Amino acid sequence: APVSPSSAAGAANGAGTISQDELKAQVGRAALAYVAKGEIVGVGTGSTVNKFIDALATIKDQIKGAVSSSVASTERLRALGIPVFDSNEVDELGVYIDGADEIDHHGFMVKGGGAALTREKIVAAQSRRFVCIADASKLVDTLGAFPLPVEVIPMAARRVMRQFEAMGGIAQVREKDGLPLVTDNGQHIVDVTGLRISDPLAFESEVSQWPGVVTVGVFAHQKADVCLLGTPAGVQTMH
Ligand code: ABF
Repeated sequence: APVSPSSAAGAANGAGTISQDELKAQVGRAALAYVAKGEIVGVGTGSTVNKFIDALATIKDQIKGAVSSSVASTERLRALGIPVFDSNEVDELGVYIDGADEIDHHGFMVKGGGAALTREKIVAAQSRRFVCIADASKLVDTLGAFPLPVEVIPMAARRVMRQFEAMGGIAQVREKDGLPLVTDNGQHIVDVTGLRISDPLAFESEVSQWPGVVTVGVFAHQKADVCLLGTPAGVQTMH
């Protein structure tokens, strides 16, 4: 039988289409091109980043190690023999590789579906270049269809939720096993639907200074410089 393009990519799932998992693996591997030899790499969080971590392990003898954005990524890195440094041990990183829940054509993102948005924004801020890796389903024209994650100090949650409701949003505290999810930083997360974020820079600046907000999951001031998008036709690079 003729080899179809997707099976040539080794990803055929019988229907001749490429799986989302394989799209993530493709961009995870493609991100290796942005890792310079001997450096400490900034590493994000999520299932796409997990594919990058697995690919990074294949060249671990060529890098010094990683700065991680979550306990989950730290555990995966260490399990694969990649040294993990504290962010305070490193002045500046050459590159930060991370996923996104949404990304627009400017490289502005909604992140935090993996509850790691605070440390992700910290490591992104200490990196010279942010390379986003995502399957093409994450590319949107306008941010806001994905429930916007906002990390909050628990005592401020209700007031922050009322402020989002005043702008037309619908806010709820993210739960895990029937209780509020507690982040790596010991805080809670509010997810907000019904927003249309037409000016991500202004929105991020405004919400970030609300009392009790730790991090808003809009990454506009820390936008992606490069985005590797996994598509059935291969990896597309968006600058
Ligand atoms: C993390 O990865 C989060 O900021 C973002 O929400 C998530 C995307 O996860 P996945 O790659 O699993 O879709 O960086």
